[in-house]
Amino acid sequence: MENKEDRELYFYLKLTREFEDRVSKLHRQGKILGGVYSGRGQEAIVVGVCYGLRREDFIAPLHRDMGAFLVKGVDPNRLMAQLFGKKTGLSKGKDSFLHAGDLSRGVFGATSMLASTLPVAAGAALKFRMKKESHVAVAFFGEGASSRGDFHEALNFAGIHKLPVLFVCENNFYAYSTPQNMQMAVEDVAIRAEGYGFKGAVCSGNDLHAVMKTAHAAVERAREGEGPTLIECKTYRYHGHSEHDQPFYRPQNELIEWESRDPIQRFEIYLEKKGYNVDQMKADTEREVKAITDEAVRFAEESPWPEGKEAIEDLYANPF
Ligand SMILES: Cc1ncc(C[n+]2csc(CCOP(=O)(O)OP(=O)(O)O)c2C)c(N)n1
Repeated sequence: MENKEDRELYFYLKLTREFEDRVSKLHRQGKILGGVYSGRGQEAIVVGVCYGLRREDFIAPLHRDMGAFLVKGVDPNRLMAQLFGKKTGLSKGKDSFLHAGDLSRGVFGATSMLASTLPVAAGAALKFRMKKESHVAVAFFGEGASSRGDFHEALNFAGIHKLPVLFVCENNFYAYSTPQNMQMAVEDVAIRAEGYGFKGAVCSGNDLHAVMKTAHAAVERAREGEGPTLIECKTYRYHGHSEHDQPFYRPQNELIEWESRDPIQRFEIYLEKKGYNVDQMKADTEREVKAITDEAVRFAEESPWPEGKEAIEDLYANPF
């Protein structure tokens, strides 16, 4: 009999990949509003960090973190409708995936400005501290975003006040076409934490258990009042920066090497070693995640477009 956690983790890894792959296909069919930033290859990070978080814990996902929404319990139908720009989407048809959040599930929207959500996450952590709530805030970002001022300001503030916040860097070595060594003179983003008075940790972002171990220890420390952690997960995106980007700037061999360390296949090896019937598990899970994704696409396709006047709804706390 499979243990519940193993089954759920596998389900979320597979759901994230199925959902994102479908979105990439729908993008090619011209059905998705705006850009699509696939996180294919990076699934273990969002699943590993978000699995086990409470509903009240806040997360600020990155533009390629659809899986974070799904693990945090956001309705896949509303998420897909968001990508279609439909009225039933999270922002009621005002935008695509970027800038969408779901506060009822503790999900801040991403923004187009890289690293701008890090001070916001630190702010949420400050609120938790002031209200004596034992929740944590998590901000995801790329190594490219760590070269921006917002990153440093957020870490500095969080370090001074020992805030319950996790800064999770998904280091996929390229910020669009810029390789890491062209934008920073250090190998590990994680060492930057030391300058702000707290710990950094590096782990393999393709190893779900390594991510979980590192993230869960940091969450525990944050809940105990021991302050922030900067976690760097080394990984690789299989697709270009976005679906309209052909990544000619990176060596083909590099991609092949990373694909051979695929996070889902790696987890399947773990399941096999535990003695599960992986073929059966794979078939059942694939059927399940396909059904959820099919239903989300049907819901999005059949949902209405917003009316023009709805564009200014929910924009102001006190509508004029
Ligand atoms: C402040 C800012 N500068 C530039 C951009 C344009 N831009 C969008 S994504 C991106 C690359 C981001 O790289 P990284 O932070 O490493 O995340 P990744 O996309 O690799 O996951 C750039 C340069 C932006 N959105 N915001």
